[in-house]
Amino acid sequence: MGVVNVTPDSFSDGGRHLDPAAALAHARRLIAEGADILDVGGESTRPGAAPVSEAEEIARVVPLVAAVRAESAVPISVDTMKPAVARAAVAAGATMWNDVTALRHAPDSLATAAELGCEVVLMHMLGEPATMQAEPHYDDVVEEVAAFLMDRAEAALSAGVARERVWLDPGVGFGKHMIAHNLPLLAGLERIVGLGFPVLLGVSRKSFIGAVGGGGGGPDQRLGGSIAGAIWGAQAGVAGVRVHDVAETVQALRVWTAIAAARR
Ligand code: HH2
Repeated sequence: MGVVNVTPDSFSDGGRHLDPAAALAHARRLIAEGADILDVGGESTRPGAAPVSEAEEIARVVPLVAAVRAESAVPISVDTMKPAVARAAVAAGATMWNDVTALRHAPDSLATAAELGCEVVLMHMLGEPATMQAEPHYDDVVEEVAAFLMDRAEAALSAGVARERVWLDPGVGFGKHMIAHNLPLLAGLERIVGLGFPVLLGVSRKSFIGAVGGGGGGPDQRLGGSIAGAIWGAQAGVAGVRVHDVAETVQALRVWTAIAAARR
């Protein structure tokens, strides 16, 4: 899954693709590089990001979804917590709703997901984006994330979302201490995969990579660590990885897949 953030302030690529032509060029590039899904987002989830109105988010996301759909059959996901944005994106051709709040943000999120009939990504986050990194606490991060995700999957199914349309995501970096929570959560990824739903993993360019891997630079200096995270996810059995650097990740996953296939 290749990320296209149509935002001025995303942590890794904010402002680069806010212009519609730049966003479309970036989407084309990710498709050419081998993305199986595009994830289009119009609101940053980083701590302290400015909230975006529904109308503004729709104005950022929908023209890009429509433009990509007009020229490509690539599945398009919309990264939003707002039902109205998901609805508008699906009307423009998106087939997946990626919600970092796991359909908890609005009272009608669950019913809207069921009505739209799209795939849904239910992600774990402790708290709200604005405050999630203030002293997050877990007794057992893997078990607590697993329990939350099962609970949200059951809520989605009860609301009428079809079982085969549900994806889960452990939400690396969302209400998790950089080292004390993200690393054990990744180490326990097979437990999340064992819940029986396809798992999406987003590790790309996140700050724990800088903390663990060094390098000193900003988010775009974290390619090596991002690829390590993608390979770790593949080894644990995730169904998808959400990444900014599609060409490099596709190459790494192809090599990993070929080696793994030769072993069996
Ligand atoms: N991470 C980000 C945003 N959306 N969705 C899922 N399902 N999983 C993730 O790990 C995830 C996500 C954060 O990355 P990015 O989109 O680059 O930044 P921002 O939220 O600042 O736009």
